[in-house]
Amino acid sequence: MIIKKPEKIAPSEITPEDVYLKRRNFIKQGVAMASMAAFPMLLNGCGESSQTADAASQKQPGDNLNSYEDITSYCNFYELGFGKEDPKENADLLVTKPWQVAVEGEVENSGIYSIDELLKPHTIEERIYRLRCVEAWSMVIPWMGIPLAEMIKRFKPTSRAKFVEFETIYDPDNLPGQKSRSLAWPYVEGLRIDEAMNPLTLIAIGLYGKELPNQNGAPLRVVVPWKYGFKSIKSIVAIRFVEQMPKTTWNLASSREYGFYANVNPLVDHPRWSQKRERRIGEFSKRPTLMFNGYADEVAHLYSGMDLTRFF
Ligand SMILES: Nc1nc2c(c(=O)[nH]1)N[C@H]1C(S)=C(S)[C@@H](COP(=O)(O)O)O[C@H]1N2
Ligand SMILES: [Mo]
Repeated sequence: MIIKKPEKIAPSEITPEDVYLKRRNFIKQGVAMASMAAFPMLLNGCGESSQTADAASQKQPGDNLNSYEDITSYCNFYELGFGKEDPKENADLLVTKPWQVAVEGEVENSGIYSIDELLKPHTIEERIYRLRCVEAWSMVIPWMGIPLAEMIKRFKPTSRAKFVEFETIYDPDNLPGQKSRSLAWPYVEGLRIDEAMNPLTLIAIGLYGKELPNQNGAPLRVVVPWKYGFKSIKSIVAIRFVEQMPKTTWNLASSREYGFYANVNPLVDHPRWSQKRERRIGEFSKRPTLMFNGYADEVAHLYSGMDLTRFF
């Protein structure tokens, strides 16, 4: 696990893909990059100067970023179709403007928020995280976003807020997957409040310095890097603070296969396949899967004393 102090990046520096590719020498040395100069302008149309990110990007030695093309072409977003390439093909069917997020439940500042209201007071950070899928493939993605904890603090959860539930847009007229009953729509996910507050957990609004493509969950999605991909819910319209453990889409679909926690764990196999190894998209041979997807130092304490074969 390499965690280094983020480097300050000059405001003049832009971050489209070619710049990232040039910066990859830094990444290879494990030097974390931070801050995104161009992106805030995209969001609010004003040229704010550079910011310093407070969270380090995290990479394993030998981790290379997946290409923008791979990340945006090979997707899981069942609302936009069940094949890996359907979400890109159907991306235009997701209508993201206007967009509002309902904040409900055990919070002082509940209400309906615009994207601007949710993001504007916060510094946009860059985080490089591995996304590991339950079907034994993975990618390394440079996300742009804000720590979920920052957003949650502003909502002021009450002491009864033990869990956070997230809900994806429900729009069966436009979203082809929602015409099928194969999953219980809308897609819902949940985290324990301490998982949601962990500094690794991100609300992503972009990748590779660009606005989040629809197929990757525009305009905002969760990224939980130590959990299997399905916990990273896309295109969120509701964030609900609750006392009881919320239902989650994949647990509803098959509770034997998908638990609430869904922590990446090479020691606990999925009933139908091993979770010991994974194929990095773009690589030929498989690599061993790391405990908590490589983030054990940061998150193992959240589960101390828990039997992870039971709470999978
Ligand atoms: N609303 C919604 N969120 C979702 C999904 C989905 O089908 N619908 N798929 C999940 C799964 S299984 C994975 S692996 C990741 C994939 O994210 P990516 O397409 O940006 O790589 O999104 C997760 N979030
Ligand atoms: Mo997944």
